[in-house]
Amino acid sequence: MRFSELMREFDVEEGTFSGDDCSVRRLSDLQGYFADEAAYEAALEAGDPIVYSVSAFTPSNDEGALHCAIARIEPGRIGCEWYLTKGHFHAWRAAAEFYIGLGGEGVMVLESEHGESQMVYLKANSIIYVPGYTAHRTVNTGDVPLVYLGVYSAAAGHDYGAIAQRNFLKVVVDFDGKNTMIDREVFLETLA
Ligand code: S6P
Ligand code: ZN
Repeated sequence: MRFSELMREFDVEEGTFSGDDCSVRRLSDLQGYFADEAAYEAALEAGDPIVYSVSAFTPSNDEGALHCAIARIEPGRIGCEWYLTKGHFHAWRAAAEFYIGLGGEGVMVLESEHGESQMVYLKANSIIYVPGYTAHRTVNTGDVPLVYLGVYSAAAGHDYGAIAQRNFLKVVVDFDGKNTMIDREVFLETLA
């Protein structure tokens, strides 16, 4: 590979790789992902802000290759629930991933195919190992952008279908200034 293909600079503030058009996810792209539907509709009435953006460095798709993404989640909430990514399983279920925190603070929600959930803290100078067979979502629980890198197999692929259908079983919400991961069903009861 040529030198120019081996190296990329990234901007920690912007959360982008140089020379890459990032993919932007606006609030309107996240229909059905937030638990509080009334709060979601009200927020959408007021505007359609960027919730997060992702920029990728994909130097090769050869066997054994790696890809890297840099993502930036804006600070914000829909009701009590913090701004979040859609979340996905890898299409190649066994593919693991490293997440490396660069700025801001947040959490990852990790959920196995059997519905076991964990909340893991993600902040600058921390690294999280996302095992294979694990759906992963990132949540910005701070008041500045959460920026991180994800490093994964080029063969991993993204399967958004399962999450789009049933969503994560847990939500991360701000209850009286405290970040809590609770059952989606329990949270929905508090809204009823
Ligand atoms: C890719 C990796 C991340 C996400 C990013 C956005 O495998 O996990 O780069 O793409 O966090 O999340 P999502 O769920 O919209 O792809
Ligand atoms: Zn992933």
